[in-house]
Amino acid sequence: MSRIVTVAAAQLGPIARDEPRAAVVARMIALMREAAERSADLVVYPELALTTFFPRWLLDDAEADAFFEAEMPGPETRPLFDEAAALGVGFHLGYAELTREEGETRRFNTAILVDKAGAVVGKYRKVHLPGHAEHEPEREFQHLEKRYFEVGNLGFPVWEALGGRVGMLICNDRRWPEAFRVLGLQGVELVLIGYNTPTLNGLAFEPPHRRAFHNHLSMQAGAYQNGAWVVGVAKAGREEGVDMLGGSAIVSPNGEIVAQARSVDDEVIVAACDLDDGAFLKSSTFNFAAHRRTEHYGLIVETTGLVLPRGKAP
Ligand code: CDT
Repeated sequence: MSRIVTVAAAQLGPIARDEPRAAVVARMIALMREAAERSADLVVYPELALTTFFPRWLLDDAEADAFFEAEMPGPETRPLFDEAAALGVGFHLGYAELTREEGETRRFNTAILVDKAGAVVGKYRKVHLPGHAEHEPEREFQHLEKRYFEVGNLGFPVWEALGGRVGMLICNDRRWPEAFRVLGLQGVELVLIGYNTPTLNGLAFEPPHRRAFHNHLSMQAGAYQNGAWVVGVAKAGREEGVDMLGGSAIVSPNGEIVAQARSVDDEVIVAACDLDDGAFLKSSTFNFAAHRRTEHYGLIVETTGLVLPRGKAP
């Protein structure tokens, strides 16, 4: 038995600060058409795909809000939905979400999953927001995600979609094994991840090859330890003077990269992902019911003194 979902990772090259949404959407549609020609069922775009990575600047409220979407789809993103429905492909889109909840204006770093009919079937809001909230002049460039976004409030859901179980993480989430594991505990088969990762640290020197290694290491480990396909999609290249990591990759449930972008520009990579490929790992090495020893984990953190179990006084 095989359950093949053909997945396209649609890496985006740099997006200029003043590049209009319509121009970016046109680039994305070109990638979607190429993906459809290559038989893709699903096209995965990066984190904050519609604009430049604006958290690199300290902005006033109006400047920052110009990078947010108050509607999804809105007038500028509607063509993406229409094209997907016409081509019969699903897609995953990362964007800055401006919304009203409980009488408050809220801002999240969000990703949605859209089915082949153009309907939104899932929404995830980024939990692990990296960087800082205040301007830090010692940095070469800012990373103000903690200023512009709230921590996501939707948990780590998994959706029945495209014939399988699909979850989403956003960029920095991929570095946290517990984020992957919460999806794994729900039997996830396909994890979609967009990222914007500067090639340099901005605060302290880290060799670019190590940054690239950690990107793949996180996604390959997350795939293997949960027996799931992982699709990681970059915003790549020199964007407003800051080099962004490429390396978009499709990773099998065995942790092996089966397709990888070669450029740091707009590029489509495709892989036929058999969702059953993770079944053996899920029933053997990572059979959680049989082998996970949660009853010991509290003891380990208590005896190391790293973190006390919830509710215990120091
Ligand atoms: N967008 C995002 O989450 N980027 C981070 C870089 C953080 S550097 C302060 C990442 O984990 O790739």
